Formats: sequence, structure tokens, C-alpha cells
Amino acid sequence: MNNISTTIARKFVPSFVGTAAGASDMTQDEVIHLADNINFLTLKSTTLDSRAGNAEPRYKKLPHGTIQSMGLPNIGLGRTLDCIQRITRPGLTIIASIAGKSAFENQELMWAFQCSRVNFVEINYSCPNRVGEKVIAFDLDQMDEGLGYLTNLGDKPVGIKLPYYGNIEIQKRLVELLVKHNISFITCINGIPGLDIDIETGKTVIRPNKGKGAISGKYIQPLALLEVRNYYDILKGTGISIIGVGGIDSGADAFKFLLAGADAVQVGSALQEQGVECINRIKTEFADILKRKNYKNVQEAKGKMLTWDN
Ligand code: RRO
Repeated sequence: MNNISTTIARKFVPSFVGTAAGASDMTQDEVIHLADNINFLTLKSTTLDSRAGNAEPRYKKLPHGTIQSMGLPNIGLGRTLDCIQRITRPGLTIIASIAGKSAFENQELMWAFQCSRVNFVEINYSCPNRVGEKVIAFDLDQMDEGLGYLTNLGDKPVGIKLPYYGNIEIQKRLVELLVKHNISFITCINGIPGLDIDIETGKTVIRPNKGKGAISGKYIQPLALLEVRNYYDILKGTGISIIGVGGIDSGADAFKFLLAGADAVQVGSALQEQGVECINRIKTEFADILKRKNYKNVQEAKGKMLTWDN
């Protein structure tokens, strides 16, 4: 396969295509299996204590993606750190994702991962499924305050997982915060709030939060591409990297994100539905497209989307 390495925050990353924090929790053995088979992965968002997550049914495949309200099930910080220690594969890039309940909890998580062997830490400020809690990314003042506690705790580059804003003015204000707090990368986008109903039973397809969950997969891809392109334009000259997420299930999907301006992509729904084998398929397809288009590497094609009039 051709070289599809990239850089995030000026650090070498072996593959443009990696995995997303994703919906489902993973056991330690599942994480180890993932790490044995790919070279760029993101861990499930972690809290200090383990969490069982929301009541079932909480995940449903839809025709063009999924709806879920998992409720942040995860094995907790201690077992996540054990798991990281068991991963020995050389050359593997790991992003840890943190989703503490408070600024203090996020600080503990950040400190722990800064002292671990992960390469990057992603702050999840955009989980749509924390019933009764605010999505911090929609409150820029709270985000400003939270980031003040988090970005000077170590040398590993810190990023933020962002929601769909669909508003370039908000994105511009957000970027001012990113620069102020020395944020190195953004990951966009998280699942978008949505609802689905089974007409036979008349019931919502998932149970938690009166059936309201997060939509992922192909439904959200054009929205994710829009966000990536807007950030690509706004972030020029800042050195902040962009990781695109949203319905990536083929090399062509990944290539679209590259043309829009992403430095890397994460695969969520496809991994959930198809397992780790889909990552190597997407990588091979992506490498073939780069070759067919005569790009020698990822960097040459980044942001090269054309528009009709200029
Ligand atoms: O676990 C979840 O319910 C979840 C999380 Br933390 C997230 O960030 N995004 C999402 O769609 N689901």
C-alpha cells in the first residue's frame, strides 16, 4: 500500500485513517484486539469511574447510519490505563478521549493520560447523550473556563471533540478560544441529536431520554464536511490540525474529507457495524485513490477541493 501517513499537531501519525472514540464501550480485550490490527486508534471517552451507560435498547442501526444514546459506558480510568500498558505494538498512535463530569474530573483524567503512553488527548465537550447535563461545547464561556484548567498539564497535544455548529460565526469565536488555550487539534463532528420511531409499535426506537439520541453515519457526512471546510478556512496559519469524522465507510469518503482539508479521519459507525476489518479496507481504497489521482502523499491533496466559480 502507498504511504498514507499524516501529521497531527506536527507529530507523525502512521495512517490518515483511524478509529473514532465511537458509541460503544469496549472491554480491555477488545481494545487490545483493535490495537493489534490497526495503527491509529482513539479510545472510548473515559470517566474517572466506570459507567454502565443508559438502559437498553440504546443503539439501533438505521438505513443510512445509526441512532444511539449509549450514555458514556466505559471501563473507567484505572482499567483504561491498565489496558494502555498492555498494548505493546510499536508505531501505534493512540488518542485518549476524556469526558469528565466536572472541570476537576477532567483535570484528573488529563493528568493521568498526560503521564501515560498515549500520543494525544481529546477532550470530549460534545457528547449529546448526557441526559440533564449541558453540552459544554455550546457554552463558549464554560469551555473557556474549563480549558484554562486542562492545557498546561503535560506535553502531549490536546484536542477537542466538537459538535455540529452549522454557524461560521460561532466557529470563528471558537477558534479564538482554541488559539488562546493552545489547542493543537479539533475532531469534528460528534453525533447530532435526532429521533426515530417504529411505526408498528408507535414507540421510539431507543429507550433513553424519551427516544432522543445521537445520529451518526452517512446521514451526517455532508454536515461534517461543511464543518471541516469551514475550519480549514478559519484555522489557516494557526497550526491547529483537523480530524474529520462523519459516515466514513470507504476510501472515497476519507478522500472527500482530505479534499475538504482534514489532516486525518476517524471511523465510528462503520467500525461499530463491521468490526476492525473495515479499517484496512478503507485504508487500501484510500491509498488507491491517492495513487490514481497522482498524489504522492496525503499532504499534496489536503484542502484541494475545487469550487465552481473560483
Ligand atoms: O456514549 C455516548 O452516548 C456517546 C458519546 Br460519549 C459521544 O460523545 N457521542 C455519542 O454519540 N454518544
